[in-house]
This record gives sequence, C-alpha cells and structure tokens, in this order.
Amino acid sequence: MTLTEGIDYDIVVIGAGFAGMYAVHAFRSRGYRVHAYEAGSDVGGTWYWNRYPGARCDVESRSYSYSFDPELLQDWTWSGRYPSQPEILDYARHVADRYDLRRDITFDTRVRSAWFDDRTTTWTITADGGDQVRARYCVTAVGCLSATQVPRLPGLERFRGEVHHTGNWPHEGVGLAGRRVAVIGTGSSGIQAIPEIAKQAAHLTVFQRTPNFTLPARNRPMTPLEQEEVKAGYTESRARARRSPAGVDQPYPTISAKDVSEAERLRVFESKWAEGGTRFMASFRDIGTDLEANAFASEFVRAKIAEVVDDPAVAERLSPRDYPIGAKRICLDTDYLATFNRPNVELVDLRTDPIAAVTESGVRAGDRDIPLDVIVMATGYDAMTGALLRMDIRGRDGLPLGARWHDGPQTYLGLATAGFPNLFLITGPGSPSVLAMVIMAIEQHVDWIADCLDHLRDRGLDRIEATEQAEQDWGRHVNDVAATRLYRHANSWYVGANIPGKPRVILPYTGGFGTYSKRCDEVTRAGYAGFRLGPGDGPAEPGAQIGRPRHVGRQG
Ligand code: NA7
Repeated sequence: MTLTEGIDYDIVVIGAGFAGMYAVHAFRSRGYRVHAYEAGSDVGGTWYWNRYPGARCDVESRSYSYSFDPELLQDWTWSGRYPSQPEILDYARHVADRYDLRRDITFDTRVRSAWFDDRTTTWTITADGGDQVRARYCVTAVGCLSATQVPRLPGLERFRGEVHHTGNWPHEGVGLAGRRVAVIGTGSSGIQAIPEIAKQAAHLTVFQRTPNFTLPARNRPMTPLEQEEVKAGYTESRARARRSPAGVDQPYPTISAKDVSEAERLRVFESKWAEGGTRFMASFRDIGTDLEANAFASEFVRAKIAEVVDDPAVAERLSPRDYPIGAKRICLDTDYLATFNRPNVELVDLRTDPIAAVTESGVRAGDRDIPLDVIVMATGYDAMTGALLRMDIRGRDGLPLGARWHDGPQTYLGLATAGFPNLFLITGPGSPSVLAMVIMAIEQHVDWIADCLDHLRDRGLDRIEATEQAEQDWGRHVNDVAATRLYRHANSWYVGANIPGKPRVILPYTGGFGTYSKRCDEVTRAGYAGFRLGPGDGPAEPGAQIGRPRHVGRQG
C-alpha cells in the first residue's frame, strides 16, 4: 500500500517500531484519527531490522515490555533473562495482533518528507514515490538507532563478496558456515555477533578501531517460578521503574567507590561481575560521574580481560585505555573475550593496521591482504538525529530541520522544536531516550503528547509550538547536567563523534528518567509552559475539527 493523495488524518505517525505502535494505540484509543507509515514490512522497528546472529536486548526481559496494559504484562511470558531478537519481534507482533494495530499502519512505505503549511496548519507527508497525505499533527517515531552508518571504505564497491550491515540484516539469513568473514566494528552489535559468527565461519577477522568495555550478560533461561514472580511483581516494579534514573527497577547505590577499602571495592565488583549485566555499572553511585571512582571499575574490567584472553598482546589490544568505562555505551556479551582464544579468530587493530582499501577479494590492512567472502559492518548508526535529518522535514516558512539543527539538535524536552508547530518527536534528542529503558521512555512521551492533544482539543485549539526561549533554557540544562557526567570523555555516538562532520553535542538527556518525567509533568500542570498554544491561522479546510475526525476516505 502507498500513501494516497486527498486523505487527512488528525495525526500521522512516522514509524511503527515500539514507539509508533504505542502511538497508534494510544491516539486511537482517545478518538483521534491516526495513521502510521513504516518502511519495513511489519511492526518491530529495531527488532525487525536487526536480525544478525546473537542479536539480543541488553535490558533484562523482566523490564523490557510495555506497561500500559496490566493484562498485556500478564499474558506474555519471556523465556530468558535477556530477550533475543526473534522473541522480541514475536512480542511486537503479539502486541500488533492483540490491539489490531496493523489496520492503521501502512507498511513498505518510507516517508521522504514532512512539510508544515502555516496557512492551513497542516503537515503534508510525502512517501517515496511521491504519494502524499495531510494531517494536523506529525509525530516522529523513527527510533534513536535506526539510520545505519556504513563507512566509506575505499574500494568497497569493488568487493565481490557479500556486505551486510547488522542493522539491515537479510531476513533470509546469511550463509556463514565455512566462509571467511570479517566483522568491522566492536560496539554492542559487533560484540554480540562476533562469538556467534566465530562458531560458524571458517575464519573470522575482527577489525577493531576502539576497544570497548564489555560485561558478561550471564544470560540463562528463566524458571517457571521466576516467570511467575516477575508477573506477580509487575505493578510495583514498573511503578518504581517510572521514578528511577534509568526506567529500570534495580537498586541505585548511594555509596561512593572512594569511600570503601580496596578489599570491599573488589568484593562488590566481583559480586556484580558474577551477577552479570549492566548492574556492574551500579556497583557504586559515582562510577558514571567521578573519574577516580570510574578508574577503579575500568581497571577491574581490564584485569578481567587479561584473565580471560590467552594471548597477552591480544588482551592488551582488547583493553580500553583512553576513556572511562560507561562513557561509551557499555556492552553486554556472551563469551566475547574467550572468542579471541579460538584458532579461527584474529583481531586486527585498525589503529596500527588501518584499512588501506577493500579489494575485489578482501581487505588490505596494514601490509597484508586478508581474503574474505563476507564483510559484516557492525559500524553503528547516525544516532538520535540521523533518521530525522535523512527525511526532508520543514517547518514554518519552509525552514528545513537540517538548517535549524545545523550546529546540533535544539529541542524543548526532546519533544518539540521551535519553528516546527504541531510536530512531536518521540524519544527525540534532549530526552532520556537511549539512557532509559526505551519502551518506558516511549510510553511516557506518547502519553504526554496524547494529554497535550486532549488539552488542545478540549479548548478548541489546534496549534502548539515550543518557544525559542524554552528551547534555549532546556538546551542549557541538558548541557549543564551532561557536564556532571563522564560522557564527554569518549568519542561515542552519545555525542555524535562516530559520524564524520556531525556536531559534537550531548544527544540524550543525562539527568535521569524519573527526574525528566517529573519535569514534563510540571510543564503539563503549568498549562504547557514553554509552548505557544493557539488556533491555527486558518482551518485546514472549512469545518475541519481535530478530535472529531472527518473521514475523507482512505484508499490504496
Ligand atoms: P556502535 O556502538 O556505534 O559501534 C560501532 C562500531 O563500529 C564501533 O566499534 C566503531 O568504532 C566501529 N566503527 C564505526 N565506523 C568505523 C570505521 N569507519 N572503521 C572502523 N570501525 C568503525 O554501534 P552498534 O551497532 O554496535 O551499537 C549501537 C547501539 O545499538 C548500542 O549501543 C545499543 O544501544 C544498541 P569506534 O568505537 O567509533 O572507534
């Protein structure tokens, strides 16, 4: 199906991953005529596209699901501590079936542009191929990590083998058995894929630019008793999560790593390491805020690398030394380090042996030609802004979003941007997004937007825009808070450093999910302080009323 000219919606949602799915459900439940457009052939977003071997969520399954319906929580059972990509995609499909979401989603349709018309207070959304639809509000649900980044390696187009990005993995799978495979990139995706690919490939070459801190996931099946306990505790656990810094119900420590003896520090680190998962980062309260405290944790992990990896030279190459642990996104793994003890796995350090060229038959790195059949790009994403800026979004007076954000994204609460009335961003830059359990961040944003639309509808208004002042104040606050965290000490996608030429600014809000949600609630209570509300300069069409949808007819 494609977009068809001449139809109007109250709200168009761009994307049908977890954000778009819940947006369709929530807006529809409140009586809005909503429609979503999705590039993929089904729901699921990230989990639809990321089908690489080993793809798994790094949030525990007990925390990783929607909270909006207690019955939904009860009728889905996760099988393991961390949910795998196929299981999460099944969950997304289950949600789509249960709430009959697909009837309001057009699949296989990538949105190319969204233009605001000041005269009629409408958004015109255009799909690839040129079909258009108009809506009063436009809500982007495009994901924070969905615009894949493939480095421009010289000669890549000459390569006669296969090239696949982890975030765009062929649905039919990739034959790896008995083949010579390269993985470029050692972020979360590479670190998950490498152990699985190593088991299948004849030979695996890992090209590493920067070593990453990774913690053992210690994934395991959940027992029926655990599954029951999780379900019995959902209501309280999700309520605690909503108030927490990361949207996850877990202990948040109050003790400084600097206030305990070395023996006690090691005891705590060892126990968190044994527990597995990102809880290690919550060993002490100041791992993410104090360089000295952080250094204890960083050193502990480096010692573990030396313990696990047989060859001391390889262990050293795998050891991050020039940024604090957690300043780049922490990775979780299953047997990543031990994989480098396998005879069919080689680590190439791009800092000493950079890729000179891709040839027809492989990669030339340092002074060697490495023959290859498959190149896996685990090279990440143009995070948080890429998916928005790859569309042509224009606000008042035809102002392109790319021009407005030339020096970095500017938003109010990560939800809206001045100059773009009636545009809402779900988990936009300047909101906790990737630093929170993202499904909870999504629900909080969608609920906030839905309340806001109700507020406008109840007052006969149909236009809302963030003020530049509110945006500047929020931007300053985002930067002030980030200055108290350690993210600025690493070249990561959190600060846009992975994309050549991208402005270096902190992208997510680092002040914590609970604090942020409270702030959003205060804005609501203050009658949407920082926003300009009003009637549009003219009705979209005579008689058009938001909230009492006018069915113009959907075709195609
Ligand atoms: P990441 O975390 O951005 O990792 C990308 C990796 O690719 C990282 O090791 C990069 O090295 C490397 N990279 C990127 N460009 C190049 C070039 N040109 N040459 C060599 N190596 C390169 O992406 P992921 O997909 O692993 O994870 C994204 C998020 O998804 C993750 O954090 C989870 O939230 C889920 P670098 O470190 O930049 O030197």
